[in-house]
Amino acid sequence: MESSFLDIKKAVDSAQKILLASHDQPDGDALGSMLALKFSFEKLGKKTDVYCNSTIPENYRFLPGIDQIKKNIDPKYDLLFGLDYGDMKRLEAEVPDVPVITFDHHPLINQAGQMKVVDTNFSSTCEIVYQFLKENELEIDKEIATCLLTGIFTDTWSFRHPNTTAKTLKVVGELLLRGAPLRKIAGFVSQQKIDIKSKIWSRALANIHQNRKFGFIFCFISFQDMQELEATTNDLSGLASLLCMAPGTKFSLVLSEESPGKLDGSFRALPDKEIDVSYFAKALGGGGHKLSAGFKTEKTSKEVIKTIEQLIVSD
Ligand SMILES: [Mn+2]
Repeated sequence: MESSFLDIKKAVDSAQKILLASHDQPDGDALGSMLALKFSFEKLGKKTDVYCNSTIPENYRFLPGIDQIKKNIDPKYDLLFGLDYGDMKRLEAEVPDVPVITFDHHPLINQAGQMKVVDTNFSSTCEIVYQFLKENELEIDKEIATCLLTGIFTDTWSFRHPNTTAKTLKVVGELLLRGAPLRKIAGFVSQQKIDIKSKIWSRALANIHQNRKFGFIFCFISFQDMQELEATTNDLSGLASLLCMAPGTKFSLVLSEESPGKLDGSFRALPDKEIDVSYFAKALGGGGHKLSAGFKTEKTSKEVIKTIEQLIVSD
């Protein structure tokens, strides 16, 4: 059931203690939407905790409130907000026996919630949060605006992704007027751990496979390589987008072995090539968007590639 922002605000009003959670390996949109709501609910006098069990990437450490994110939370809350997680499998918090509200711009799959706004017409979950605050006439101060702009900036790939609508840019304008520092955000989120990253990328790039017939390019990074260079899947972010730039490519896949036998896959597709990579990701037990999707699997890299090729042939 789609719920109105006004009804959701009533649920917030009647709660005293609120928990905010999102997906593992959080990105700018997950962190930005959780922190923006935390600031907003605290202004309403609610005790609000943000839960995140994953390591927070260094380049989001500039976000206001980031040090208040918790790994240990209380046993009980009155209300849970699940944000930007796409699929119940990815929601970090266990769903307690209390009302749940979901804000998400991923396709509707199995997101929890007596009340939810799950709408792919929004660029990001941060844009949904903005709309929620706006319709309820809740204050958007500089801190909140900074969190929201970070999520919009990263989820629109710096306003280059086709999800960047005129409405999105209007919201961006509003957030700038409220003091969100766009240049600072752009600077921080594009910072990379160059040393580790350049080594793991060069190893990945030396091991590229291209299927010209299908316009498909992929690389596999073994656990041994990851371990030797002390790299994590975070160090590989951006690589799948780079692979897409190879001539003749429609979509790319970066497969990394996070732990022995356990693969993490990250797909990217080019907007104008009519490929929906969430279709492949779903078949492999994951999910995501048309141009950006991911999965985790215990299949081998050969089996993964075979699955994708079979899906293309049978389509
Ligand atoms: Mn998002």
